[in-house]
Amino acid sequence: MKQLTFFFIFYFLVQICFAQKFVPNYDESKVPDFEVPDPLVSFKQKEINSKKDWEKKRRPELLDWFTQNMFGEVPGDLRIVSYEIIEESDDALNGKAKRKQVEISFKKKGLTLDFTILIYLPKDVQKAPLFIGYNFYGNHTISDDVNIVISDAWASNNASLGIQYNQLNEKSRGVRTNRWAIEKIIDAGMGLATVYYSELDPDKNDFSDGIHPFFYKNGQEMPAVNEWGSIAAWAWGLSRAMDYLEKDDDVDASKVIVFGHSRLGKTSLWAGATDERFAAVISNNSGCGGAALSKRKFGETVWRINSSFPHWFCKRFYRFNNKEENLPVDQHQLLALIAPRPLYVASAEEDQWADPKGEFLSTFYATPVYNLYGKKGIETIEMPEVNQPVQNTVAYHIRTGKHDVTDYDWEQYIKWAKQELKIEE
Ligand code: GTR
Repeated sequence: MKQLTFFFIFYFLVQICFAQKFVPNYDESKVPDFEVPDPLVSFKQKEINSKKDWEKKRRPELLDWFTQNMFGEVPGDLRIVSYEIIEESDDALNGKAKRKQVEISFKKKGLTLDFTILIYLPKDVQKAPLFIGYNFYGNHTISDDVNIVISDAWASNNASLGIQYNQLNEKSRGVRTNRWAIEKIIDAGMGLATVYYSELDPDKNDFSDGIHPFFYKNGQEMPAVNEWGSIAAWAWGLSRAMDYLEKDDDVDASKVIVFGHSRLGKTSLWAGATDERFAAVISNNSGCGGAALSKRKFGETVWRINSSFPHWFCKRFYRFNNKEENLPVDQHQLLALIAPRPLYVASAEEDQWADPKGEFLSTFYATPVYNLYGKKGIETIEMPEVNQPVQNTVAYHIRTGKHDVTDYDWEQYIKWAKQELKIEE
């Protein structure tokens, strides 16, 4: 009897400890005290106060940290072997736009992989600036356009979208039109390019498929602890799409804005940090591992994300599970890697899982790096009211509503992109 009581007391104590550690915190008063690592003080405690020192010393060491400890290194080089325009039309979107579908191919050691970029361009612009971003369920979901080719890449099943047997089909055509304000983009004299993210790497904890095996050494079956997870693979894919866009005469490759929502917002940030050809970067509700400060441990945490999605980051990042206080960096420094290029971080009021306040604070703490270049960022630590965007070179808004991409978000991105990249209609 005594032993049994002992066992139960022990059991409940363990439960309490676990609950405190692992239940997400949504209470601002329980956010731990922490020091925000200064983007302008090097790991060796040297102050950085010129563009030159930022570019030659601090930026490289931060980029290296995020590469080796969080997103993982791309273990080599792989070039596009061919690209083919598999379909095009001058009469898309009721005659307003041109449409192209371009298949990009890779081959190595008997392996092949293709991904298809769907592009809409305004007809009356010679070289159009454009937004590029991945979609979650196939190019054919972003518009009702019957000409969009349905991908045969792996898809996660989703009963409400009619996706079964891990295969995309006609039933989901147009189901995500609400997330892609194509007409607004075209009317603004800009283009839109999108790719189905699973074509680069299916979003599951399996490194035998997608692009990773192209880089394995003999006998290797998964990336090493410092090598790329899925987010870095998706970001790499955006860079390869950029390789193509640079060759497309209808596109102004100096004005390509990389966009992403949620996990794909984490991806757009990493793509923007690693590839300076992206002229501007948008993170829509990217949350933990994206724009949100990890040390706040608000909503989703490092442990939680690494447990739910063990394949997103490199294995070395696991060291910070429930140990955010040990991080020598935080996500505002990822944002700072994008400086001086325009950066927009957007949150949603009901998306507490992504920690809107942590996303906002990141933009504020990244701003000193933009200031080095004479660019204006988020200059006050007071969060703006809901639906009151602040649009400087670093921009931020929090809108009403849930985790999503809405027309409101796109209206802000378009207005800001035109202002920052000097785009005329
Ligand atoms: C959630 C995840 C978030 C976010 C989101 C998404 O389940 O916890 O980090 O990435 O998925 O991508 O929709």
